[in-house]
Amino acid sequence: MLSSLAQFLDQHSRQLLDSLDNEHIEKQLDNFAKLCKPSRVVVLGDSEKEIHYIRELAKERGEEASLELSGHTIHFDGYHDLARDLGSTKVLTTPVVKLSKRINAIDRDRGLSEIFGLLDGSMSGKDMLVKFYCLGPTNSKFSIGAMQASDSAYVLHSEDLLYRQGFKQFAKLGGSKEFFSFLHSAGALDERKTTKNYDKRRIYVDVTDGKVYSVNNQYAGNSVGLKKLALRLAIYRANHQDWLAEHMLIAGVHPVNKKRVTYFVGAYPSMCGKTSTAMIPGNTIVGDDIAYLRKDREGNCRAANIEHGIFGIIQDVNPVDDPVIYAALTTPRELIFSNVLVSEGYPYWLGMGKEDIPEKGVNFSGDWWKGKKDSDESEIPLAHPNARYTMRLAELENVDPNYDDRKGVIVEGVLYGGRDSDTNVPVSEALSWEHGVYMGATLESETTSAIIGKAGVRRHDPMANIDFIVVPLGKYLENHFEFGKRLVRKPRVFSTNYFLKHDGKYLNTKLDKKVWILWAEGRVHNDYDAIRTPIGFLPKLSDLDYLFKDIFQRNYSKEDYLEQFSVRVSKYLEKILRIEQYFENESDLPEEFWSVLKTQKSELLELKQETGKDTLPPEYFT
Ligand code: SPV
Ligand code: MN
Repeated sequence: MLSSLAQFLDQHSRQLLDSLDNEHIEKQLDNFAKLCKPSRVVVLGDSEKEIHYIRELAKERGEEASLELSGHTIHFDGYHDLARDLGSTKVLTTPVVKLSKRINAIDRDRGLSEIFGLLDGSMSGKDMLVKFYCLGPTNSKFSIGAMQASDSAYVLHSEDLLYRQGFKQFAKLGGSKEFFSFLHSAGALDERKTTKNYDKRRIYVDVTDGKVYSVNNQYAGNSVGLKKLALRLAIYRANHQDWLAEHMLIAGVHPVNKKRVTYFVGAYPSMCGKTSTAMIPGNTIVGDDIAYLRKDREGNCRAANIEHGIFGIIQDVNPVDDPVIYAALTTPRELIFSNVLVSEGYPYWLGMGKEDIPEKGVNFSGDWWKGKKDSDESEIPLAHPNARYTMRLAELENVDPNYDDRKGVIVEGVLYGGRDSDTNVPVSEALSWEHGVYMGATLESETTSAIIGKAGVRRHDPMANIDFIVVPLGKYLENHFEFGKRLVRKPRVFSTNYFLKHDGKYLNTKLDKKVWILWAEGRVHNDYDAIRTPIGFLPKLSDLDYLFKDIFQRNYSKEDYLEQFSVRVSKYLEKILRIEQYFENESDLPEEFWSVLKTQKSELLELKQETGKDTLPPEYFT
């Protein structure tokens, strides 16, 4: 044991580190302690007692407060720290690191010196808490060990809810340095226990060293290392090996009256229906945010949820649209609410479907009353649109029985969906794996409040992963094409769009997605024929009508079908122009990508010339 580290440790911490017998861990912690200068370094194992210690510590320090229902707590992030901060998140580069052009990067030496400056002494008077987790099921091909050091009990409490305990996994490392590590400090706190120096917020990702440093923030997307910070490290690793690290849900889809389950993964930018797709009534959930995908020995695509909890958006969770989550949020269990309104010990949020919401309470802005304005004279809503809940997946009644399977589940379908008001149909199937990768790569979405910045702007978001792709886009897409080529049983790929509008009004209800997903499930098993068009295979009216009747006991009219499923040829051509512009400056895009684009473009142009029409009904293609 390094004597400089030993002086920070109590006997239990020391015993734990001794039992890991890993010089890399000790060296890193020694460096972290020298840098952050905490009073103590408290190392924690996997036991219930240690989990309980963190849970209580978060309350004792005022980072969380108990609510009325047993196990419920409230945590507030700072007023300026309520979403993922891409501007302050940078990848450290050296001449050997090649990145996607759109990734915010900084020279490694410069970045390290800047962030070390900010971390210097950041924990004085506080404890550095250290825990070991496992990304993915333990003892599995998917497992990656992750060490978190933080001065925030909220961060560790969140990780205890969201990730699998990994001390035993680390014990098996046998001294290797094949693990990720995360150092976080919330920095100086104000009287609300929120970060004072949020303007000095930094999140620096050292992809070659498998480490992330994060300082002066608390919002989980910035502070909880195992979430999006680890996703960046995993993407770097996966793209230098032969697997995929994706921003994807995993769900078991159960068709009505049939005894089978078909597993789907799905990529959706934040607030585009991802959790609600994973939570469709009747289906089972394996994961709602991050999946690792690997080929198994038989050539199947396998997916594992690297988390075992949900950090979900609470806005619009109500008994009608999300009955399962709503039930979980309103009954006693271990659960952290963040950035909601609290009044008399109960949480309130936007779109919760309640008539009698209090007109005052405490929210992300401090004391709140109806009509309260911010410094720009805009009214402050009762809860933040990116307010969240954090809980274990196993708490949900619809958790999939295989959610913890070390082999993962066999994936038969892939979904890609954005927020698109005027172009894409509600559901279509890719013409091939290559076309599927193209569908994912050309995902566009109108921005939401999950990211700091303006909402409602159309943004390209390949595989809903653009914020995290820390390799060149060409390499990332190549990895997808190659992954599919190696599979013996390739999943079918689908694109969905829940947000199509006409005259400003949504064309579908939130529940309709169940039909689109069950149609996709049926396609996997060749239950339905489909109509081939340049944009993909479209459903037939008769099959959708059958599904709407079967699921919702209502008809699906021809009028609705034509409005929703006609191919918007001109709009697609506009989209292709945007795609060409977006990708033209990316070097080394795989040939397969351009080949799909060229084929689609020439087919659409031909149709337009032939018919002179902007939009063509599905029947035109039969
Ligand atoms: C998302 O917004 O996609 C999330 C939450 O899953 S965050 O951790 O902020 O990325
Ligand atoms: Mn996410």
